[in-house]
Formats: sequence, structure tokens, C-alpha cells
Amino acid sequence: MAIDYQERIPNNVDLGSNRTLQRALEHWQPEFLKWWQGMGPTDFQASDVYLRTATSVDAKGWATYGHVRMPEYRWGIFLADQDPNRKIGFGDEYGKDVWQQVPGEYRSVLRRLIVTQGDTEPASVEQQRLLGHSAPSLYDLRNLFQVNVEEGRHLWAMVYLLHGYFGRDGREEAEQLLGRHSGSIDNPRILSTFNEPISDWLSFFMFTYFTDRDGKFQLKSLAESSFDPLARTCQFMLTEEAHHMFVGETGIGRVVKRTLEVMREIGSDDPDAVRKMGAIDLPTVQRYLNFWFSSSLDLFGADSSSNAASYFANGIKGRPDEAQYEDHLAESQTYELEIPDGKGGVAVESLPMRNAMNEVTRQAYVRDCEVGITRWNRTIAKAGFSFALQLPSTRFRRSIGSWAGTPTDPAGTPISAEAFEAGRTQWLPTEADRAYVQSLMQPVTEVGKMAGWIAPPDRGINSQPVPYEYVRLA
Ligand code: BYC
Repeated sequence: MAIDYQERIPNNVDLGSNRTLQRALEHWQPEFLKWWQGMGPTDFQASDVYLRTATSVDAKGWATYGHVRMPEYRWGIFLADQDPNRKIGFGDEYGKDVWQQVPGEYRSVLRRLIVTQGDTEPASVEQQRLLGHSAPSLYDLRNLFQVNVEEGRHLWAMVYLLHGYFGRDGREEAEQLLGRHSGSIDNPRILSTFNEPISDWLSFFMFTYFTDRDGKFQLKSLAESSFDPLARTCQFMLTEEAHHMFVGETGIGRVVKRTLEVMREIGSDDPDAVRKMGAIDLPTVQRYLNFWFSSSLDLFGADSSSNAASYFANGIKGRPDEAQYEDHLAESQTYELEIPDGKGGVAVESLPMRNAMNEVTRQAYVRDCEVGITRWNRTIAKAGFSFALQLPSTRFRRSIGSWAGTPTDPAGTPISAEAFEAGRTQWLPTEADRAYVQSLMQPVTEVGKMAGWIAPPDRGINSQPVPYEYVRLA
């Protein structure tokens, strides 16, 4: 099958003149479309969706809006413009020229990072594939599909790197990116969070708030890479990622707003009374938040990591916003890491800074997560209620790193396994919570109408009104 590259695959990598890449993509593209039809959003493939498509990287072209059927979305390949003077920004090779090709000695480690990043993109589409059937409005349905097609584009971005720079191994890895599946017993996705089901919209908003934000920080770290094509690819992906976190932040904000309206109306914050009115009580929101925040923290890797140290030393993966640090070598600094002391308490271990890079990135992420919490709490306080949402401690419910296997309460105090089990129903979504939230998931498809458990957004997409046919259902 011949592809008209400019027409079918908008790109700024001169695809039309690269025969090797063309051949690889001619093989991969039909497989991708088959995957999209089989594992992407169920149904809705014939509906016209008001989507943003990137057709170039400049201010005008990166956000072109129009009604498109999802399978006809133009999944393009874009890298931020090359800076011919760009130098390595950290690690042992600091100040030398960045790499335009993959150095032989870093080939397998770079491939592994690109595969791990690439694997999350189709995984999230698979996790969200049934949500279209229970969207609270056409506005939300459109946002879901926008997120889905862009995750598909981010997969293309990683597949471009694998095909373009890693030869046969890269092509094989690109195939496997379509072969693993979220939640599969035999062939699951690589990182655990991407195997968690997302079967309701509260989870979707938590995922886009917390897990997409991990994506932001991982992409920022890779945008510092000395492998220039990877850095430029991630820089451009970050422009699209912002919308995904917007969906999460405004989504949770709208849930909270609606709940507050109900609480004021009935003059009570009693969870049962709030549920009788069809809204989601704030303690349930907190339990979902605890679940998705703690799960997303694991995506940063181990807090003490020799892998992270060598990525940094070799210039492969940096710290987000590396330019803000004074010392780009981080050779003699240390990091004071709190770890369990094995006796029910906390000890402090002094780590070489390079080994703590996953933790440094995780802490920057936690600070970023606080922004939304502060905003939602302001709304709650303004409505006259004393409840405050909170991020749990980074020690809570961890499966990766020093705190894996050490039960703590949400404040991070080590407790016994029995005490954790006893507290579980207060801290994490219960079967009953999930069943209640699921019971609210009835589709609303009338233009401008919203489900009763969520407030309308403040404004529409791309200056369109909120009552707008964001999806023309087929
Ligand atoms: N689950 O030394 P460590 C996104 C393994 S999200 C399972 O810390 P490393 C998106 C690890 O493989 C962003 N296993 O490892 C969001 C290692 O195994 P080996 C995705 C885990 O490699 C929403 C061992 O534990 N981006 O974009 O330094 C929608 C020791 O750990 C996990 C990336 O992931 C885990 N959570 O750090 C759509 C960036 N964590 O080698 C998209 C690329 C660790 O001992 N990936 N392990 O067998 C990386 O930078 C790194 O692979 C990680 C792990 C930060 C993930």
C-alpha cells in the first residue's frame, strides 16, 4: 500500500524522502489502524468528532480544529525545530554536542526507555475504550476522543523513533507495542498503572489529572535527552499533553462543584444524603484520589536507582527543567531519603544525588499535583464547607521503591498490615463506591446537556459555546 505522506501523515521529518522509513511505516500503519479499530474506542468510529489535529509545529498549525471521523484522523509525526547549537545539558558529557544518531553503547537502554514510554500511549487508549458509552455530555465525549487520538499520535511519535533510529530491533519493538494489551494476563502493558481498568469517568478524570501528569514529567525528563531526535519529539508532545491534564483538572473541579451545589441545596455533607441526590460525595472523591495518586507515584521508578544514576551520568535522561539547576553534574551532592527503618519507624539514608533522580522528579510532580488540590479546596471553602481534599503521603500504598511492602496510613505513618486492611475502606475506593459511581454512568448525548453528577464547564472548546454538537453521533 503506497501512502501519500503529506496527505495521510502530516510530518516535518521529510518522510517522503526517506525510503527506509517509508517501507517500515507502510508495514506498520495498517497494523496500527487494525489495532485502533479493535482496541481503540468501541463504536463511535463513524461519528464526526470536533478534533484538534496537528498539521505543523508552528503556532498556527499545531491546533487545527474540525469535525473528523476518528479512523480518518491524521496521525502525524512532529519534532520541535532543531537547534543546531544544542549541547548536552547535564551529566558526564556536559557541554558536548548532542547526538543526532544513537551511540552504539546506549542503544539498548535508549530503546528500552522509548519502548516504555511508547507502551503507555496505546495502553491508555485501551484502558479508556468503553468510556464513550457513558459520557456525561457531548463536550466530555469529544475531550475523551481528543485525548485518545493524541495518545495514538504519541505512539506514532515513539514508533517513528524506533523505525527511524533502531533498525530491525526497532521495527520488532514497534510491532510489539500493538501486541501487548492493557490488563492482559499473558501479554500486559509494561507499567502497572496502565493495566488498571478505567471503567468510570471519575477514574478517567483522576487518570488524566495524575497519570497524564506523570507523562508530563517523564516527557520533560526525556526532552532533556542528549539524543536530540528524542528530545525534540518529547518537546512537541508536551504541547498536546497540556490539554489532557486540563481535562483532568477541570473534570475533577466540575465534579466537586456539582457536589457542593447539592450539599448546599440539602444543607448537609452526609455522603448518603449526597448520593441520594445523584452526586459524588467528597470522601469518595478523596478515595479515588488516593488510589490514582499512589498508583501514579510508582511510575517514577525506584527512589534509589542505579539505572537513574547512569541515565543521568550518560546524558540519556535528565531532570525536568534541567536549566533551573545550577549544578548540571550533580556529582558531589547528596539526597536525604526517608526509608522505613524495618522497626515500624522512619530512617534517613544519604544517597548520591544521581541515584535519587527518580525521587527528585517525583517530588517536582507532587508539587505540581498540589496546584489543583489548592484550587478545588478553595471552591469547597468558598461554598462554606470545612472538608479539604489532600494528597496522601508518597509512602502510602506504594508498590515500587523503598516503601513498597511497608503499610502506612495516608499520612505516611507506618502501621501493621492488619491496621492497613482495617483502614482500607476509609482510604481507598470500596466495591460499593465503585458500584455507586458506576450507577451514575449514564450517557448524555443531547447538545448542551450534562449528567447530574457533574457541573457544566465554564467554556467550550476553541471558543465554541458549551451547547455545541462536539460529536455528531452516527
Ligand atoms: N512498574 O531503577 P528503577 C505517560 C522496574 S506516563 C513496573 O527505578 P528505571 C502517559 C524497572 O523497570 C510516562 N516496573 O527503573 C500517561 C526496573 O526493572 P529492571 C511514561 C517498574 O528504569 C497517561 C526496576 O523496577 N514514561 O506518558 O530507572 C496517558 C528497578 O527500578 C516500575 C516513562 O515511563 C513500575 N511502575 O525507572 C498516556 C518514561 N518502576 O530493569 C501516557 C520512560 C520501575 O530491574 N521510562 N520498575 O528489570 C523510564 O524512565 C523508566 O523506565 C521508569 C522506571 C521511570 C519507568
